[in-house]
Amino acid sequence: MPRSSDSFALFALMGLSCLMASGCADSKPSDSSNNVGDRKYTIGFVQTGSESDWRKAHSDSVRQAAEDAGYELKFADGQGKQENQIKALSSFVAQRVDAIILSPLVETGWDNVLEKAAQRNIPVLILDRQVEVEDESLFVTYIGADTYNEGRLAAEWLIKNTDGKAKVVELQGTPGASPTLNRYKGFRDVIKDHPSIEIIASQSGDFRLSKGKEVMEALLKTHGDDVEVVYAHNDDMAIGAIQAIEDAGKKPGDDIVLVSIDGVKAAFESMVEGKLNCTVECNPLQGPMAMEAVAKILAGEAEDMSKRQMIKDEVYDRSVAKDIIDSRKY
Ligand code: GYE
Repeated sequence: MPRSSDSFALFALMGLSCLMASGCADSKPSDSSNNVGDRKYTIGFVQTGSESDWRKAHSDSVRQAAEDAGYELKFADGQGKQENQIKALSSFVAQRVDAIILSPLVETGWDNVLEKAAQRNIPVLILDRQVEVEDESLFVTYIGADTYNEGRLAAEWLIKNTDGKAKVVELQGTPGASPTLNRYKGFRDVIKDHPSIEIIASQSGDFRLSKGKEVMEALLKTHGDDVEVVYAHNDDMAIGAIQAIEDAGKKPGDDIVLVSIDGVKAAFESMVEGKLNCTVECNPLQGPMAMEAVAKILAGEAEDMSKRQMIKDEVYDRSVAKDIIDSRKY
């Protein structure tokens, strides 16, 4: 497997040889606005869709940061389908954009299309969710949250707040997505030493409020009073579950404890109302970091860029929600 530094060196070399060759279409010495003369750099951004509040904040952050950096951003909405994302990526390659940012819906199945980008020497930055590819030199860097750690943090909070004893139903995110796989595993790696924390059911709610509600309704019908805790892979599904719990005549936050991930405004509102017990933050404001990395890549300065750049998360529960809700930016 080629080392990551090889690809950085390759991009740097390409930049250099283009600068030296007169009339090279790709010659772009950077100026303070990150562009060359009156030509703007064009960045293709392939987004997963708009499944959650987190995702909306993420899209806005990328759009704003691209505008601030003076780039032209072409935005492709995958609408929750990998095939749409692959088509969009291929089309950005055909258009010869200067760089591509990909937030991949699922972890696998990217090798071929990333190969196409590499053949045209178009650098790819993976943002938010991870990819699993045979050849890691197919992308320059990954920037996003440590979603495995988020799963661990949710479990640690739960153990502390239930004295290590609870029957849990899990609402998983989109099947095959890296945060789903990581939040599933991180949670289990912590509870495995606590045999009285028992996962009695686990189903996908696709990171969507409506699906979270629907799945929760079914789980309450099957498991009734056995359900003591909901662990939701994102806030939107937890909020859907809260509605289902209320419809079933129970008190969310008291009769059933809910812990979720993201830390969006609506989760803080639910905590202030006492209906959600805890949210583990996952910061969606990734645009500025992404554009900073893109600028370095385009300037041929990415040789020592780390392959994985993880954003740190905090845990918030009902006890602090009121004090900090006004300071939340998303
Ligand atoms: O938690 C969820 C979203 O990929 C980390 O995707 C992200 C997740 C986030 O739709 O709300």
